[in-house]
Amino acid sequence: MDHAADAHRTDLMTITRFVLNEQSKYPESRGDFTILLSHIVLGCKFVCSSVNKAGLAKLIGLAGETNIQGEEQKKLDVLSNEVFIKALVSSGRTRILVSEEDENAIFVEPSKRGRYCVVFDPLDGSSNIDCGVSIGTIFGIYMVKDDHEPTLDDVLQPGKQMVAAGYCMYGSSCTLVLSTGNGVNGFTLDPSLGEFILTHPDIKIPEKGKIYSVNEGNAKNWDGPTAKYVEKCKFPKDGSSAKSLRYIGSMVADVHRTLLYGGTFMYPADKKSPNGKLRVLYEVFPMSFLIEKAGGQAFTGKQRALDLVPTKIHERSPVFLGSYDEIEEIKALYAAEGQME
Ligand code: AFP
Repeated sequence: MDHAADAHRTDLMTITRFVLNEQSKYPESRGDFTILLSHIVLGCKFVCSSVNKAGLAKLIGLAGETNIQGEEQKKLDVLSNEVFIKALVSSGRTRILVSEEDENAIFVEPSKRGRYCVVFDPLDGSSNIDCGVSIGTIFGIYMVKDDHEPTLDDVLQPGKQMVAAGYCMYGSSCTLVLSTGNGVNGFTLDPSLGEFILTHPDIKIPEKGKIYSVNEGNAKNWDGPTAKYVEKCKFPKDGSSAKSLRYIGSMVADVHRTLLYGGTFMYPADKKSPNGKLRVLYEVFPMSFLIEKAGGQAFTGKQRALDLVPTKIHERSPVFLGSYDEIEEIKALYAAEGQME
């Protein structure tokens, strides 16, 4: 995109206009998705504004503390969760919600029900809040096809059944990355307009990458293929340059960089955590969906990540995602150990 020319653009593609354009390609569409998305966007704007004010407003305090007016303070992740749940329920378009913050799924009351199930992590990377590092919201959307009484099976579906996924990163700018199944597009919040504007159209992840991203503190417990891949990144034997390590510890920020610059992001299994750390429904699936739609791959160490069928809403899985060729290498290392399904 030509950023100099952008400074003078008057024809702005807002996220709502973009989704309405997409919707017009499907004559049978009733506009429900556009309404749902506008409620998610509202949640993102609210959280963005709260994150920006966090230091000033002392929102960072522990949940349960009281502020100067004697009101109970809410931690940012608790506040974000409430905001998203209220926005999603009031959209009238949701049926089941699964949030990282809530042990149980929320079944929306019949009078407010719609056709969509939303799985989300309202504020991922919250251990980074206090030091001002980028954090984000991650979401995935499933559609329920008929009007049956909702059950957990409506959300315990493989990630490839999602109809849309995205994340919003609260960083030096507020960026919302979305795929409705057809490519991946990035929108940046213009604070003066209060609108997300298309700034990263049709994102494609580079086929190869010069960066690997993993918590190397866990290296002593890694399995063979992970250890071999990282060794190769650091000491390549084919004459290529060593890769750079970048790890923020905030999945949204690490995946955003991987999407734009290429490379790999990994949260592998290890001896202490055989299923890794990241949650299937609202971390692994939405990010894998976006990476695949941008031309990359996502793999669990055994299979394509989006083929997993979760059996519990807070299930975890190892994940390797990123540039197509890099993930091919990781798959070959697992295949060589006979670990692929
Ligand atoms: P927090 O929300 O507890 O900060 O966890 C963030 C996260 O789920 C994900 O965003 C990171 O990629 C990952 O954990 C980092 O985990 P490690 O600290 O174990 O590397």
